Amino acid sequence: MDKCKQEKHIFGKLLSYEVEENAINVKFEQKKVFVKIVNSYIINFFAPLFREERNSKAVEFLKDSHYDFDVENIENGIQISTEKLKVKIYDEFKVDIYDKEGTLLCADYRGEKDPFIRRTGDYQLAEAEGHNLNVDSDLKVYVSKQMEDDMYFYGLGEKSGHLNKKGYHYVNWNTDDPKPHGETFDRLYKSIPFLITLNKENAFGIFFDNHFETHFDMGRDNSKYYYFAAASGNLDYYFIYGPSVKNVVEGYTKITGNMPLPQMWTLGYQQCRWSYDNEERLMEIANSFREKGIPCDTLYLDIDYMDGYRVFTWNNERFENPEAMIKKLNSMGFKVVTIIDPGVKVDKGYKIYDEGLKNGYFATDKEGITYVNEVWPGDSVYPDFLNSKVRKWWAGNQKIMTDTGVSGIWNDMNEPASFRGPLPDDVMFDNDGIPVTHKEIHNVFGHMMAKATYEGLKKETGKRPFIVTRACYSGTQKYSTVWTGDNQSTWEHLRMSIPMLMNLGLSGMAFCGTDVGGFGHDCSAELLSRWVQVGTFTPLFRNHSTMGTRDQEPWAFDENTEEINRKYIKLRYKLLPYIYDTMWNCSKSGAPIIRPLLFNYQNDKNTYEINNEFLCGDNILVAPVVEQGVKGRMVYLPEGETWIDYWTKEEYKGGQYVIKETPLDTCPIFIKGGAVIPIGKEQNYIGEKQADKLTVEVYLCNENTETKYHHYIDDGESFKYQVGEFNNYKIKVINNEKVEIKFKVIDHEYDDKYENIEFILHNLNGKILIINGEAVKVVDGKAIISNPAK
Ligand code: MIG
Repeated sequence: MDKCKQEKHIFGKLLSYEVEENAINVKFEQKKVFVKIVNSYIINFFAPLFREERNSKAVEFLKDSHYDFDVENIENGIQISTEKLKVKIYDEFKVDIYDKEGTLLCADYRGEKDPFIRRTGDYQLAEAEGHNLNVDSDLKVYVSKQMEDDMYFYGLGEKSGHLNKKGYHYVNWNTDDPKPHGETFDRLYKSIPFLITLNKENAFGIFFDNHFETHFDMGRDNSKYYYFAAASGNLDYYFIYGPSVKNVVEGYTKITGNMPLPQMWTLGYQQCRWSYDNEERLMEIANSFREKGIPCDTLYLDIDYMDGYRVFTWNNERFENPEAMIKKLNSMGFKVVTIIDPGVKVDKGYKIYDEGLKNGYFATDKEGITYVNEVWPGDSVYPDFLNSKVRKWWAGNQKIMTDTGVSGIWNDMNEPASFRGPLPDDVMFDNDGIPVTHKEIHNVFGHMMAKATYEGLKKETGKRPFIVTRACYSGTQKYSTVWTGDNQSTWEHLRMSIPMLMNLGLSGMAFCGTDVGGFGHDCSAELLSRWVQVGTFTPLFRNHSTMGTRDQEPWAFDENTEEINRKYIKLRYKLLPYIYDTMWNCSKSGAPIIRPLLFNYQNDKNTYEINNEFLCGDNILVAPVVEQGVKGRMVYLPEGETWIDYWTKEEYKGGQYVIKETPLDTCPIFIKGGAVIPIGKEQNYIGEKQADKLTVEVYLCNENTETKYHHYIDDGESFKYQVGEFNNYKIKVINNEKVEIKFKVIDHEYDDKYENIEFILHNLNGKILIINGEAVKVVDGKAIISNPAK
């Protein structure tokens, strides 16, 4: 049963073209389209099938600049050439893209849609019984591309299943479904219509900027083609050439924006629970962390802190004096993050409701009457985040929280969720004067909410806002971090979280994490230990669990589990300077923190489908255990490097599988030979101790290596880095018969307290050490120089 209504002959014959600054307007018999040269390797294809203007919520800050290109007539079509690409356009707006040498990269599929056989029987009856028959809904916009045998597909944000999406079909329609997310789930909370294709070592991306319901089919329909499609809207997509996946991701984040540098404390360990619902319990949790010497920076308050789930209020029976309590927590080194849902309780006399109603700030039905559904507070209304006045109002409301001392905001339920059935398609929003339907904006509701929250926090605190959102769209990385919603305390979900986080990272959402330990269901001691080992390297490192499940704090099981959790959370704090450097790089180039091995080793085909290992930045490879009872595992080490076991310092040549023993306290970690890892002091929370020196671990190996590393530091909270208040130290390591380190100060506008630079040299093997041209003595594997910047 194929209901995909691909309209044929939408465009007709190609008639003529006209060049206009950065764009080529192409006239077809039936339609006009626009091909925009974003730069030499990014091309935008736009056909106004739904409305004349673009209505992008993802692309906000992309500047038009001019890149040289040529257009000429070719047989049956036209050819556009940039410095890197040749784009051929034919009748019916068929597009083929070549690299400049003429190698075909991406071709439109010309054959008929030809789904694999699917025998549905009485499908209406089956559907009535609740079976998902995987039948495409009515898809008005549809583009299919030719599929090659050894194509691999990545990206698409938060999706179930494996790293490579070949053979699967996914839907973007932000959905809150609390049932255990299995591989059969084709949609979750987030919509990121961005697909990376890797074919014969060449990668390119397609960003289909359409926030109606969209579908991506990577050969589930038929192995001859893959397609992307939408329920409605314009055809608006970007082709982003690599040839490396790295370049594709950089191009995608150039279009949709980069993850900004976060505040340093957001990278610490975070503890959450539905709910720490009174002051006594929250203080007990805080004290336990400090008593037990388990580092922690952030505590969360879930919905029960509110007065009857009214957003921007406090329940003063449970929290008598929130301001004083938060002050106390701050003095102990904790930040407090509170949840804010979009649903506003229908309740006369409640300020937020009254204000919103008076000003027409809530979504309406098509008659203009405020639309009501149900969420936690009971009958609730939905702020119209598409309206800039509403965003401003919502941003202003953040002050209520920040005045109480809250440091960050957690945006939940913003798919948006609703307890009395889904919002009808025709619930109306006001996109600054253009009425838009829920059907059109559903997938950007959470995105616009996060944007409003970001603007509010930025204005109120002057610091880098910290927001965690559940629903998002392409480009949300500019405003918020994400977590992957309601997972379960199951090994299956720990296993699946790794490809999910890697694909989120490839999709611009680099600051991401899962509920460590799992949300639904009871966690076991062993599962928590393994999950914390993964969380140690996950950008957002937050333990969370639902109401009614057993305690899940790092000490909630036995002493052995507590010890393992402490060991890894401490490791996280030790690696913070390295993780912050990785964040800094990400904020410039989009390179994710957690990333698949292929991101760095695209020449090594063995890396293309590794689901159970990941890189954390450029220098650390993690091969966690994601199955119960496993006491040893195989680890693939990418070609072209020597890899050093973090625990034993043993060296391994890349390009092979090795077997590592994995007792419960051991997560296999490997450092790239020659690599530099800056490390931090042991502390209970970020900022407890000021580092008076920079400590850098150097992982030497038998192989000759030459490596470069940049260490970045700033105040870790303000925007002053944007006007140059940061330091950038360059460390070059040349390892042959001797070891030579060149330590250079590139930028130094921030007053760090690094008096000295200390090098910890692993596997030096008695070689002579030279730093900045002078022989330096190594005592107990350590060498110290004074900071040349001082
Ligand atoms: O309907 O706020 O995913 O993290 O603890 C459940 C209560 C609402 C869902 C979130 C979860 C949170 C919970 N929320």
